[in-house]
Amino acid sequence: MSRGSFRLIAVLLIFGSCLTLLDLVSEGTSSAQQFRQDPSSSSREKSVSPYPSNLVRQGFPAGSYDPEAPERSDTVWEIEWELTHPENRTWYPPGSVLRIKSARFMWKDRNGQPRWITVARMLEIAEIYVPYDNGNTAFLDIHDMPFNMTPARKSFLGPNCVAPGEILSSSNPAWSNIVHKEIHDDGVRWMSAETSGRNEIADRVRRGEKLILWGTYYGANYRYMIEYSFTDDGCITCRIGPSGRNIFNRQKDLGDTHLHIGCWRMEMDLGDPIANVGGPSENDVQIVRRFYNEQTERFTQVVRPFNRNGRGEACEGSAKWVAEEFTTLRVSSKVRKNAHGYPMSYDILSLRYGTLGQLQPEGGTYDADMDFINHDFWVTRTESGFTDYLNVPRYAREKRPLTGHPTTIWLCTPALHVARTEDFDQQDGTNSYGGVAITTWAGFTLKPRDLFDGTPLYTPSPPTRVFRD
Ligand SMILES: [Cu+2]
Repeated sequence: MSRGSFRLIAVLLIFGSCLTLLDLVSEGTSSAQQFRQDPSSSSREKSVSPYPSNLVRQGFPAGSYDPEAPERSDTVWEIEWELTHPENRTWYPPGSVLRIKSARFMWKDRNGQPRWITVARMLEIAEIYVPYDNGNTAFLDIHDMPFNMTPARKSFLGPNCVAPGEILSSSNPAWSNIVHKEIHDDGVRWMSAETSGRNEIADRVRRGEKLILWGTYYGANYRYMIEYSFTDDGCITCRIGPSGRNIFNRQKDLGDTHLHIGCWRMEMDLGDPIANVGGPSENDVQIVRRFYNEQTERFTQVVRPFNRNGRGEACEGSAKWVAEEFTTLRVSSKVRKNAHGYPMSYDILSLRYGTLGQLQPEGGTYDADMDFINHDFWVTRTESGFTDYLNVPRYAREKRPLTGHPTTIWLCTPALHVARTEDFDQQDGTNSYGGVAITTWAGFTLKPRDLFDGTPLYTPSPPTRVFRD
């Protein structure tokens, strides 16, 4: 955000209220606020979007994927995406962002039979909070801004890798040409650590692959890449990537140091969409901690109901990420198990450089309860209207038990940006409009646990190979 864009927004806000009323009268469309308060979330059957679905289906390996027979692939992702504003044209806040409306994954069980799981019913970048160290500048770049997703461009696509990239069209014209789809190699997925009978290294490797859906959120002087990646082994990684021009020229007192905090909202499902078993009301939400047990003098990992009450139930509330404890949130199906009797689960893993805890109200945060951002994880029941990340402490206030209810998980992922010469112009090294800030990424991964019956995408070595140490 820049001062100039503030004026622009003020004008848009005044204009916007008139135009939106006209819109409503002439077209009878629902407002962005109504749209957002009626999340895709509340029922699996009912689609609230006035537009048909926007599906991307991709099997792996991508090179041999046959769209006519997706279940012949080793694994498949079926993703439905949407924008949070029906027109992607906001005249007043909140901004319109790219989110995942549902993410379904297919894998093969140990008998080679396809199994399906709806991993999440909703994954959304719910807020991008940007506080500056000067103590008076802070922006809620989604809640407070009428920003939109910018047009996609072919020149923004990465190289044709395991499959060519493309720009997605939508049955809703306002959502066409916004989302980039890329399919890329994802490095070595596994290396088999094999040695022959003559002690020769005989490793095999499988290269990983991933599907990426991404678009760009306008942020005045900044741009935010919003990126959702789906890997061939069932992981989802959600990231924001801020880039663009710093709002301030380089400051000697470091008051221009700031955070770009991605604040995410997600609704896990874990149901079987084919057999209709399990689902959002049939999961446990747990917190996983690793610590040194002084009594046994050993490390222990404990898995407990999230914010549990006296009756041992998981409840609404918050948790901090503790570096030494490798804090992880886990969502486990109460009813779906793999072949070995383990509950099918997904772990929520932060990819972080640091954690927050001492942010003070400033500028655009008004009188917010700063716990919203100073606590890393929040869990609430899924409720219509619970959409503003800023208000999550209020949503969680009653600490209601979660058992038997669909839940929403809230998680913040901060990136710290300390201005450096690389952000500025070549001449005097301080002019922000003479340079650009290189992209910094911040996000988290959803990782399967006990979903597969064994190592995904791996066939054991032929019996002639002898394993030697
Ligand atoms: Cu920055």
